[in-house]
Amino acid sequence: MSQEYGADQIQILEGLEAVRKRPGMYIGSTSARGLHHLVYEIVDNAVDEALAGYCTEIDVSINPDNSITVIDNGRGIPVEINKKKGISTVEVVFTILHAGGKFGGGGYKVSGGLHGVGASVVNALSDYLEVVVELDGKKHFQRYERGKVIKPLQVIGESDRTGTTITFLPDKSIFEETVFDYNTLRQRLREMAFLTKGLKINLHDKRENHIRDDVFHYEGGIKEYVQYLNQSNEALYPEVLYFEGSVGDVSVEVAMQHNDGYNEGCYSFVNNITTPEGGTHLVGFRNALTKTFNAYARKNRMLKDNEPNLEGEDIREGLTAIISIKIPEPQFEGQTKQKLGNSEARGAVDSTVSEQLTYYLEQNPSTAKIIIEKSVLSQRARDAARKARDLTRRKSPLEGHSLPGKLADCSDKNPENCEIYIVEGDSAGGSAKTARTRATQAILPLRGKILNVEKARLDRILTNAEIRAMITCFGTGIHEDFDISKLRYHKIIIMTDADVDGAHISTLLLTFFYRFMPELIKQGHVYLAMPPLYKIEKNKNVWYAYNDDELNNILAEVGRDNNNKIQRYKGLGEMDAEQLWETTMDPQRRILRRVNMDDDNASELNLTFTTLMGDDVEPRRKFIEENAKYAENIDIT
Ligand code: TSJ
Repeated sequence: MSQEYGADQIQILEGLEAVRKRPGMYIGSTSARGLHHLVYEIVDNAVDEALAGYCTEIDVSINPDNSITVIDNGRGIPVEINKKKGISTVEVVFTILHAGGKFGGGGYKVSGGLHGVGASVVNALSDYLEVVVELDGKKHFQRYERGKVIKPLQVIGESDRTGTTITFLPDKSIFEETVFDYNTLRQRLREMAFLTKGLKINLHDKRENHIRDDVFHYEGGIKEYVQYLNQSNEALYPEVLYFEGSVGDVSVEVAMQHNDGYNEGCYSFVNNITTPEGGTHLVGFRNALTKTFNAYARKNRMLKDNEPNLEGEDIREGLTAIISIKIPEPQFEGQTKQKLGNSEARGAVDSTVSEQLTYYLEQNPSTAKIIIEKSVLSQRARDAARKARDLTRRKSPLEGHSLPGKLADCSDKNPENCEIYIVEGDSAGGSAKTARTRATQAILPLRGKILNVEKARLDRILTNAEIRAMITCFGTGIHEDFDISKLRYHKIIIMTDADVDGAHISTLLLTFFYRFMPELIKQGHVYLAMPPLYKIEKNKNVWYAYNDDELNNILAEVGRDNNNKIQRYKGLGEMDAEQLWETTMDPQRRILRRVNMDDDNASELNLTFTTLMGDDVEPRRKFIEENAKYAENIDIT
């Protein structure tokens, strides 16, 4: 190539080389998460064009070679030469590193009017990246390889539309995971569509044997998002409340509706990015809600003078809400930089919601009454729960023997060495007690089906014997009392039969952990034991198969003849202690699946549990059909 490098170009190359050297600083990680992040970086730019009012449709494809193509129908990235830099604006977007990586200190740049952010990072981390810009009747093209320009931007034809098309192939030498997961992209793109009302986002999987399409297009925006999240519960009233306004530079959108469940599902976003740790915008929302409902209840004599105020959590019981704000310079705080810090956001959300909710309640007294009555019931249950909860608070070690009688505890006192098996049924519990290594393995047998925590209020949950037993055994406490440093076993292993009932019990237990001690799952302490499905015996040799494929492999090896005996295990109870040890409990031989979750998809995960555990059969059937295996969000590895 005859092109000479000036000082500017050298700076550019150094910038992109820095990205390739430390990709984690720019995209968080080089795992599956970082890989998918590349797509969001590109799509964010097209969403900005939609927010600016020039783009109505975005098309995202996973191509047969696992590259990604993103197409929008916006104005097209400007092609003229940037006077200061001497290169086209397109090239500026793809080769100049924009100040402060998202994940490495410096300013935190976000979607919402800042075009080109992140595109150069994606370029640097791609094997190749091609851009097509259509504007002014012409089609412009440029190709990059590992961030480097191959040729200047050139006209390759005519066009009667406008828009930008990007195709990129992530660099396999950088990413540990290079295969895109359709469901991961689907969830994030659906969320983007909900957050940007009217914008149509199409998703295509064009890989062999994966062919799939989805269209996300919501004229109602976050109002439809709330309906979507409430689909597995009964709504308490038909309409979704919606408030919108702007105060100074902050624009605010809130949608909310109560359902007949007991969980709070409030999700907040800043410039279309989820803020799992909340921040000032969420505080503003909660303040407004508590203040406005109490004021209304007092004024209308639904709370008497001698009665205490409703607490925020009473009003939020069963509430599904989306709080979405747009702010020009968001400041993020906290360890993971996910908590909004701007104080003006609190006031903006508080005043918007207070004013419009006050008006709404006055206009809709029957809805107001439904919400306040539900809150009062919650308040009473909370008092009862407080009493029940005191019973579950673990006594100090000196007070000793508060552990449940049916627990066979281990003798080692270092939690890092210890594991607890939660076992379905007394008989399997008995075998497990015989089989275990007493020093490090504790056994807690549970009787029958455990309580579905999605369907009960806190007071009932906390008086349930099986649940109480688990809470005391773990030692951590629950909810705001939760303290991971008190965890008594670093592995919590769910061991159930490998059948439908066993899967149901596992799901009930996971739901309980998710609602009451999510950190246990987030920090990787929860596992599923995998008992074998088959035992194969031939000439006094024994093999175990954990799935049908393994069975066939074993049979292929030992030969399919009359000398081999195949036993299909229907439950843990069919194994004696020795077999249980060999196949499922011996740390050297067993298979454990660790249960994972992260904050990226909190609202979807919530929906997974409400759908799986809810009363309505139809949404559950549909959900399972769509997701094939329920573990999509739980991501069992
Ligand atoms: F940045 C990028 F390459 F990642 C990217 C940008 C990727 C995709 C899929 C789309 C886009 C993009 C950028 N779509 N539309 C735009 N628009 C502009 O860059 C643009 C066009 C015109 C004007 C103007 O002021 O006339 C301003 C901007 C920011």
